[in-house]
Amino acid sequence: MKYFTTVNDIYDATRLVKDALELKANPYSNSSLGKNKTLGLIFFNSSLRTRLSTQKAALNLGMHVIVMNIGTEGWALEYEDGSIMNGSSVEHIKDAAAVIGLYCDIIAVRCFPTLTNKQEDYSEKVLLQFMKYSKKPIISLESATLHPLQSLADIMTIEEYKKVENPKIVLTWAPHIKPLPQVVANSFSEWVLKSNYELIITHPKGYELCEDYIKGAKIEYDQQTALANADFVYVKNWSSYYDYGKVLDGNQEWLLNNQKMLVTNSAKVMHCLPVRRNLELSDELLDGENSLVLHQAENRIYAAQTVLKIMLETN
Ligand code: SN0
Repeated sequence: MKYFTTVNDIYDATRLVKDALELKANPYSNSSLGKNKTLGLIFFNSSLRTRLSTQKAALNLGMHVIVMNIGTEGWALEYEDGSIMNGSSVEHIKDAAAVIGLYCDIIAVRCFPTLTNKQEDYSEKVLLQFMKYSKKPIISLESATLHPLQSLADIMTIEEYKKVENPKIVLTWAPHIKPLPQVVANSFSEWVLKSNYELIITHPKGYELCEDYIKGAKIEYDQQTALANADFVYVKNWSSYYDYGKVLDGNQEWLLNNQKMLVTNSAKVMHCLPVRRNLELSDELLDGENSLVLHQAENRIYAAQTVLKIMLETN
């Protein structure tokens, strides 16, 4: 496997989740696989879980890790081919990615969307150029459209906590004060559907997601109807896709709390974190016994470790 940027980069989602859970049970079984190999973590945006869990995953495999917050510490990059660089950008991605490729055996990149230019964001301009010019295996640490390591950890968590073979999984939109990417919602949908689970997505009108990622999901605009008999409720804010990057007025009542959960099947509550407490999700739910958020965060280590292991074995 040379690239891990979407569920479509892997042979079998169910198999990968199984492998990840096996690795979790025995995390030091491959502790010299990564000897003398270097993982480069390149961040255009902030991170807590992604950075630390991926670093920990690499250490469990005996790899070296180098990290750069390129968004704040690097030269301003140019992305247009053939441009005359007489403006503010200092270095072309062609050169920067090629150099990083010389220093690293595997490169992992975080590059959020701008949320101002839909076409550019959804073309994955930054990630694709890393793939093209670094010539090295690339892992997405959340790109402009998808967050596959988060979703792999999420499906692992569902497998661990499901009580029935085919649980009812609901993805619910939550309020926020600023425009956030559609990424986590796109990615969770893509992985749930690829894992052959049914998915119900609920959100206010105007927050419809890009159809490419949600084919097969049911859309229900009434949150309480969607939540009825749910086994898992995944909570996430995203900005509008069609009115691109906009936060639409109102909808504060979409905050998820214990009262709304009464119609569920004592559902487990999921969120990728960071979470705005009492805006997206109530304290009582986050701190309650049905919250899986810390389990999801823990599984990020083994999601990353499984992907790194496969890359080390196949490149
Ligand atoms: C990111 C997102 O894609 O929604 C990363 C999630 C893993 N979240 C944020 O940027 C949250 C920022 C905030 O101000 O709450």
